[in-house]
Order: sequence, then C-alpha cells, then structure tokens
Amino acid sequence: MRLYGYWRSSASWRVRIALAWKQLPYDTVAVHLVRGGGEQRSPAHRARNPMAQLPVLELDDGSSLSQSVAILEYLEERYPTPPLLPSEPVARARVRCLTEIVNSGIQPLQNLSVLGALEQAGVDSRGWARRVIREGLCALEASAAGTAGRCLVGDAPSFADLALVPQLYNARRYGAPLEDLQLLLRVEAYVSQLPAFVAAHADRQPDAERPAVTG
Ligand SMILES: N[C@@H](CCC(=O)N[C@@H](CS)C(=O)NCC(=O)O)C(=O)O
Repeated sequence: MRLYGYWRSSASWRVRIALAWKQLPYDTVAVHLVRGGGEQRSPAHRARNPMAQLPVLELDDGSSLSQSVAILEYLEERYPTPPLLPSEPVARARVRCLTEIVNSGIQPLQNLSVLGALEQAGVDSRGWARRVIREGLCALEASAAGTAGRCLVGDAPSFADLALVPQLYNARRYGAPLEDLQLLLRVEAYVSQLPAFVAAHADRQPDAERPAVTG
C-alpha cells in the first residue's frame, strides 16, 4: 500500500496510526500542503482525490481510497486483528460518535482551506481555529465521560483515540486552552506511549519540518 499524506495532516495521521497498529507495511508519499500553493491541488493529486485533500491510500491493486474514516473502516474490515473497534454494537457506535465529533465537528472547521478563506475575508483565522477546536474538544470531553477507560471508549485504542491525538496537536498549534480537559489529556498520555502512536507522530515523519513553518 502507499499512503499519500503530509506530516501534520491530522487526517493522514489517523491512518498512519491504524497502519502501524495493524503492523501493515506501506510506502509514504509526501504531498506538501503549502508549497507551490499546495501540492494537493495539483491535477495529479485531484485525480487521486477530487476533494484535493489528504490522505489517500493506494491499495495494492492500484485503486485509491480517500476520507480517513472510510480508510479506517476499510482497514478494520480487511485486517480485523488487532482491532480498532470494540466488538459490542453499542460500544462501536460510541466510538464512531466520538470519532465524528472530531472528523465532522472540529477538523473541517479548522482545515487549511477554510482558514485561508477566512484570512482572505479579513477574519482572525487563528482565533477562529482556537474557538472551534476548543468548543469541539469540550463536547468530546463531555461525550466521553460515560465511555472512557484508559482510552476514549474502554481500555483499548479505537478510531476515537486515533482522531483525538492529532486534534490535540492542532489544538496546541493554535493555542486552544486544554488544561481543564483532564479526561482527554489523560487518554492522550496513555495512548501516546503505545508504539503505533509513537511511530505515527507528525514529528517523526520523513517530511517533518523543524522548525515547523508551514501547513
Ligand atoms: N474528511 C477528510 C478530511 C481531509 C482533510 O481535510 N485533509 C486536510 C489535511 S488534514 C487537507 O488535505 N487539507 C488541504 C486543504 O485544505 O487544502 C478526511 O478525513 O480524510
């Protein structure tokens, strides 16, 4: 498999954790989200994903999948062990609910293209990002109160934790306050030391920039 991603693309990061968790080998192709106006907007990348976004996972037969949560679902069905969803239906639905709070309730509001459009309209895009991330993470904290163990749902990592970790990274990047989100910080501390989460971290990717200046 081949993953088209970017080191601090949060959606790419979710997929990297899943691939590492399931110990699936893959090649990485870095698509720079800023350079040259954004390589994701090139005709070559639009042919892979007409939304001009990352990630894209190319399968061994040459076909491509986009949308990180659809990719996670595919990997879970194709490579069920070790799992990233619990076996019990209500717990599975709770994982998907928490995942969607991030995937559809936070990340799209602070995506690069949205922040760019806000800037062009004269809006304080960092302030906007801080606000929507903070509001979404407060909702995530409250929603996970009844489900969390060591992880957001129970004691085993799931899609929800894969969504959480990169979103907290973005929260820090934009300066959203996190100190009172004790449940999220506790889960992050636990999962972040697991080898798959360590390997998938943005700062460990071959295209990571130090000091970070873009994206
Ligand atoms: N729902 C999509 C979101 C994909 C997405 O927004 N990706 C970002 C990086 S995390 C991107 O490619 N942004 C490019 C842009 O805004 O131009 C998914 O989960 O794959």
